[in-house]
Amino acid sequence: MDLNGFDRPGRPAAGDTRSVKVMIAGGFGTGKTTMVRSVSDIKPLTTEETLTQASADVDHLIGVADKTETTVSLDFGKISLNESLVLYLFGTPGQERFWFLWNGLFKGALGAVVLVDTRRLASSFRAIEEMERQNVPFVIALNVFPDSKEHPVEEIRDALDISPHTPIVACDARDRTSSRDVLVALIRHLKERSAVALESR
Ligand SMILES: Nc1nc2c(ncn2[C@@H]2O[C@H](COP(=O)(O)OP(=O)(O)OP(=O)(O)O)[C@@H](O)[C@H]2O)c(=O)[nH]1
Ligand SMILES: [Mg+2]
Repeated sequence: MDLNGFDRPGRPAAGDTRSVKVMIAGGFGTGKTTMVRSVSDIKPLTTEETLTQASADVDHLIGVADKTETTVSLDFGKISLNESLVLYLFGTPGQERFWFLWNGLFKGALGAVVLVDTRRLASSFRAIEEMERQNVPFVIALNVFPDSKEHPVEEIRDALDISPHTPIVACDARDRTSSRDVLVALIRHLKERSAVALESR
């Protein structure tokens, strides 16, 4: 698959490497840090702190009871999708009390992955709203947990209230190939949007 040239017409010159900033967003405990860790070519930078009993009333652990750490600032990783396309990955914090950081974090982002845990759909509503508000194109990645029920994609689309053009893909955030496939789906989506925008000029 040709992943080059999605943000301008024509192919890049030989040796021309393009760097793209991509956000990994989603609700609390949906697997953002796990995805950045699994897919990054470099040792990722993470800013996790231990969830303590003191924060139990604030950090809603329903459905993620085994969770011991949470991102307080950001996750950072990097992946070369091919010789000419490098993605810089910025994982957002999932908890509302750290969301004041989001504005700055999104600057210059070309697209985003919004991770969704189908057992707790509502936890990702705010992340989707934020993508729409900041006009960042995104794909939805359903991170499948062992006790996740299978739902028809259109049911999920309705429940999340997202456009028919927004891709929804299933993944296992712990698996590098699966996480990479999500990023490929995002790049493909960005290319399609850019082709449509060029046609309508
Ligand atoms: N079974 C299963 N567990 C997962 C998967 N992805 C993440 N986990 C586990 O789910 C928990 C939450 O993952 P994190 O990657 O910390 O989630 P996060 O979205 O970064 O969380 P915050 O930064 O606190 O919002 C961890 O204990 C992971 O090991 C998955 O695909 N399957
Ligand atoms: Mg995290």
